[in-house]
Amino acid sequence: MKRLFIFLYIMLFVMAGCHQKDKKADNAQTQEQEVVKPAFDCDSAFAFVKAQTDFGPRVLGTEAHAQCRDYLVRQLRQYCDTVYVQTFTAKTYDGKQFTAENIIGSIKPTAGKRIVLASHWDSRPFADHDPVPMHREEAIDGANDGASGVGVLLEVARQLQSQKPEVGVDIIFYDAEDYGPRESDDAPNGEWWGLGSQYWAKNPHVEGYTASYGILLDMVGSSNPKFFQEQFSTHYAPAIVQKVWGIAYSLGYGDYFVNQPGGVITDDHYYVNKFSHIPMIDIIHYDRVSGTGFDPVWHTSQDNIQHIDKNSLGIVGTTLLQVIKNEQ
Ligand code: AHN
Ligand code: ZN
Repeated sequence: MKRLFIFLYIMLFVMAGCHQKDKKADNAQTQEQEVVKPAFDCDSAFAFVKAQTDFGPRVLGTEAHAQCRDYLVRQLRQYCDTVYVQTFTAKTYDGKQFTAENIIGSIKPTAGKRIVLASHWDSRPFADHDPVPMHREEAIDGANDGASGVGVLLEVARQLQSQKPEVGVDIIFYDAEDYGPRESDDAPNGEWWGLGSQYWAKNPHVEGYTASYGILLDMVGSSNPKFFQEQFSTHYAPAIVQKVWGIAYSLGYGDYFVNQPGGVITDDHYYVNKFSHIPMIDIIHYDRVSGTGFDPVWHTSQDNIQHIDKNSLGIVGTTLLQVIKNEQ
């Protein structure tokens, strides 16, 4: 009996942690009991985000970047069957060259049917949208822009050890996504964003690799997120958008996965769709009033761990686990 109380107390604590900002938690409780959600620990996901930002900005060519790469490889080795590190040269718009690494963790590597889950792990070398001019040359923590998606995917990988998928799952952390030119830069013509996804789409980690579809996460850690349906996603992979938004709705996340078109965003999924022909969607917070289309802290020095809401990580991670569970 005493044990039962301790268990209930712990459960209450865990649930309070994950739903602290869920306005509907009280009146939706009876409804929620009918929907059995897959286990996703948003405190663990948050810790994975913080571990990345604790290294400092993961900018190409820096020590923090190298340390974070080793950390991500270590984590994936714990949770996945096979880990690949794909090294390439990133040629940036400013004429520089960096060694960059895509990091790939495969679960059930021999399964025929496969799903890709992806995010970028590098962070932007400058806070060019910072309201304070002094900060604009500083590199960003990229807690939301980069680390949030990686944190969710590490927790998904950790959970899949006990929630064994029927299908193969490949978790990909793309490097060199966010070294695109500033508006003030006079950049030569070219595709300067998503250098890691461009490389991977043209040079998959396994020869002849393909997957049924992919899901990219980018900026999934804002409070009260709004995941509108990004328009390259609906163009290239309409059925996947319908599937994922439908599952999110059935889990009670309809307020966050909004059934309306969002922006047109040149993110990693664009290059995967274009160069690999694997249909990939982007789950990305879209802000209709911020002016940039993104979170107000986007590409500013304020994109730090203090602006990460673990409840949002939970919404996205729980949805992904349910998407995987539904696949045969
Ligand atoms: C722009 O549309 C400029 N960037 C989208 C890709 C991106 C940058 N995602 C995160 N940072
Ligand atoms: Zn960015």
